[in-house]
Amino acid sequence: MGKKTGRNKIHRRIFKVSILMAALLLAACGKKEIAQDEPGLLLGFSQIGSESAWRIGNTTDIEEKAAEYGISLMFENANQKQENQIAAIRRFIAYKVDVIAFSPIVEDGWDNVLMEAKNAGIPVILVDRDISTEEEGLTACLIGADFYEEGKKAGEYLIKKADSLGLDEVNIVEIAGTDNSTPMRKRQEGFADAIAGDKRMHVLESIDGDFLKSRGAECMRILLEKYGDKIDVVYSHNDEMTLGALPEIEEAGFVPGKDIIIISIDGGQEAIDVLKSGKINCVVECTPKLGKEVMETALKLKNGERVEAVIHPEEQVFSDEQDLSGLAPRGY
Ligand code: GZL
Repeated sequence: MGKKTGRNKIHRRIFKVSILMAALLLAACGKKEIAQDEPGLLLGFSQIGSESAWRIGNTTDIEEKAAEYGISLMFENANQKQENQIAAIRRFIAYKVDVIAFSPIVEDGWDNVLMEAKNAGIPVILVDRDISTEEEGLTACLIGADFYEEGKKAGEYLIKKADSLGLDEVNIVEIAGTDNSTPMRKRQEGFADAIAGDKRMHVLESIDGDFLKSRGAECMRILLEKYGDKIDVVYSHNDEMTLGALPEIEEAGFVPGKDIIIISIDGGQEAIDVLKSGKINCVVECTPKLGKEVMETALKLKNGERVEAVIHPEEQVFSDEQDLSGLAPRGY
């Protein structure tokens, strides 16, 4: 890392106090001891916003794991604006953090600011979502879900469901996530590839719901006005949009989960409860709990150790084919 400035003397004193408190806390609950002489790590984290239960769960996990690992966190919420993320990353560079981590709201437009981080000798971890760039070496690691697999699992569930219902034609509408975001692109691609060989499957239309509950409701209203009872399936890229869509389906006189098959992604508690009630048929898990891997990777980068280029968490599928009565609380 570059030569530390005077700012760090104050930072280190604060850091030592927080380390001592964290060590006492961890010692009390028998968790990993933190070596008190271990030089502190200052992590700058730029979060997209608070658009969904998933995002809020991700933030909570990042904050909890930073405390657990004794890492000082400079956390900035971009409120869904890329320009706020870019400004935050510039502040982290000016502050000479040891490592930068961020969840890019969209894939394009990061080259300049990440080149500034690279020139400042600050490694960058991508969390949750990816970037699109021609440049080499702008980031050290991507920690996040395999969104293509999530989409594929959604498509595979639908094929099995269509078989069990004896459907010979399946008309699908898609409520997609934020345009040009990794989860939106890959969930769409994985789903399309999974159903491509099945002649019964027809995607009538895909509308951008921006991962927002309010937009999910708007999209559903538009799709119901346009296609009405032609709709057999709603494939929604996240629970927020699904939860926004359900009242619109009921308002239009249809029973979600029965008249229209509902497939969602994230797996937050609210959506799982609705799945258990029968109004959603399938929820593909997308875990927001990435904090442990982020902190361990940040520590490795600070110590000059090699890190994996991509770390995907394990994820499962919850559906109306399973007994979910014993499912543990989701925590987001
Ligand atoms: C997925 C994450 C998505 C969630 C949405 O990892 O990027 O963003 O699926 C969230 O709920 O808004």
